[in-house]
Parts: sequence; structure tokens; C-alpha cells
Amino acid sequence: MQRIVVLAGGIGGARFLRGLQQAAPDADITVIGNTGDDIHLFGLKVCPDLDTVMYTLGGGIHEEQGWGRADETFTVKEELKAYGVGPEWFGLGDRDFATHIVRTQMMAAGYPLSAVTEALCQRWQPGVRLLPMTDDRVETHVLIKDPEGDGQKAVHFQEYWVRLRAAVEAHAVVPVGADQAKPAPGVLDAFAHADVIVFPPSNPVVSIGTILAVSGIREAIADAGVPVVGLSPIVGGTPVRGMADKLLSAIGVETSASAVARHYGSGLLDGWLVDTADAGAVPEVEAAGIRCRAVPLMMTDTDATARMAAEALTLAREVRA
Ligand code: FO1
Repeated sequence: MQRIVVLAGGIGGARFLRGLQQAAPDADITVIGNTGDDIHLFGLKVCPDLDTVMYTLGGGIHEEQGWGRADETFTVKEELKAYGVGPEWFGLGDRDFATHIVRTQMMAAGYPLSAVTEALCQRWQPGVRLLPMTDDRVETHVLIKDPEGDGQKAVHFQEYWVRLRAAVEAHAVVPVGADQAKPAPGVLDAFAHADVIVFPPSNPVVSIGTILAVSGIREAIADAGVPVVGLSPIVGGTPVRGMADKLLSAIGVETSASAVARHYGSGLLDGWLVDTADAGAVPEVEAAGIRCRAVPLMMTDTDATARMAAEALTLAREVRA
């Protein structure tokens, strides 16, 4: 059985995984989920990326939105608002609240996040092994221009992304705590026993970049001795979804399919898929020592996504040969 390890952020990673499951129904898939987006709200621990993967693969996601639960209601949020308790800018629905309550309760009882995630997945049966990148606390902060002065100010990633809609200038992205964090149980083992490691078209800075920042993870991938292939989240010079361009600029990387591949580098990546619109970038990526192919990369539906996933697995076989 083919063992595939996938590094995943939220919506992009989750949708890619659904295609991968269709393309490789018999594969043993382990997902290393980003937890740098996690936030504590109303005394609860919220893990947006883990939940997005779990709900998407488990059939509970709000399909159009890409995050949160289907058939959601917001009574608790309205009641909190009536008490003057915010933040109002982060939309937690009633069904979603239950997940955060269970998680927080289990963690207060001493269970690590990895064990809690496994317990939550008992209900959702996502068909993959979902591991948080770490059980330790890591929080992505974005350094922005202080709107109330001339200086700079660090805000939580969710505040930058959701409240400020990435509309303010970002100077740096810091995965606070990542260098001291240890990979969660099972993560290093998954890399060591993988047949292929995949970077889906997730955000290269705050999703994949944060996972790679956890001490030992980048090295474990580079040393795994198996093909590492990625899919570009940038098509025709713009992010397929989200605001990845803002964060790429913050870390000094151009918003192009080729620049993202070179940012990961040939020390990490063996193969890279770009969209057919970026076919011109293939020689540049190959010159950087990364095998590159141009194929359609729009995740318009699960069939199209499955074809992308199949191309990634074919590229992995090619680089192994
Ligand atoms: N994204 C939004 O744009 N607005 C929200 O109010 C919001 C709430 C939210 C609640 C739970 C959850 O799991 C995800 C949520 N997201 C929301 C998505 C999230 O902010 C980001 O898209 C990810 O963290 C980036 O991967």
C-alpha cells in the first residue's frame, strides 16, 4: 500500500485531499495539519485548519464557504454579542462551538492536541490519519504597520486575515514558538515511512511554511529519501484562493509559480506542478534543480482535483526513477 504524507493548511489542503482520496483510494494517507492559525476565543481552543480538513473529508463542511459547518446557526454568537462579549469579527457557529468545547475540555483534562484530534476524528472518519504538526503551542503573528501610529505592531494571524482582510501592509510573518515546538507523536515516523510527501496548493507562508518551521520537520522531509512533490498555489501570478500574495511579499518572495518553487528549493522539493497558464515557468524551475510539469491546477470540482493529485503521484514516480 502506498504511504502518502501530505502537509496541509485549511481550505486548499482539504480540497486537495478530497481529490487525492479519489485518485488513490487504496493509499494510506497521513496529513500533517498546520496549527499556527489556532486561536483561543471565549476560553476555547479553535483549530481552524485541523477542523477544515476534518469537516471537509468527513462530510460536515460548509461547501461554499470552505470552512465551518454546513447548516450552521449563530445563536451562541448572538447571545455573546448581547452580553457585549466579542470578538464579533470571527464567525463561530453553534455546531462548530461543540467541537471547540470538546477539544478544550479534553485538553484541560490533560490530553495532548494529537490525542484530541484523533478522538474528534472518531466521529468524522475522514479516511486519513490527521496529525497536528505539534502538540506545543505555536501561533502565527503578522507584523503590520500600526494603524494608530508610525510604528509596527504584531497581530494574531486570524486578526490580520479575517478582521483586517489582509488589507494592511504586512512586514513579516513570525511562527511564534515554532523553533521550540516538537513535532507531534507520529509526525517524524510518518515522514520516515512515507513513499511520497506532497505539498498541496496550500499557502506557502502561513500553512506549509509554518509546518516547516517546527523544529526538525524540514530536516525530516529533506532526509526522508523519498520524492517530495508540490502543486503551485499561484496561477498566472495570482493566488488561486485567499491572499497568499500579501504574505509572499512580506517574506520577500515574488508571487509566481516559479518563485514559490525556488523558495522551497531543491533541498526540499524534487518535483513541482505549475498550471498550464504558467508553462513558461517550467525551464526556470527545472534550472533550479526541481523537476517541473505544467498541468491544469484549478480545483473546480473533485474530478479535476483528483486529476491534479494523480499528476502529482505520476511526477513522484518520475523523480524516483
Ligand atoms: N474565515 C473568515 O474569513 N471569517 C471567519 O469569521 C472565519 C471563522 C472561522 C471559524 C472557524 C474556522 O475553523 C475557520 C474560520 N475561518 C474564518 C477560516 C480561517 O480564518 C482561515 O481561512 C484559515 O485559518 C486559513 O487557513
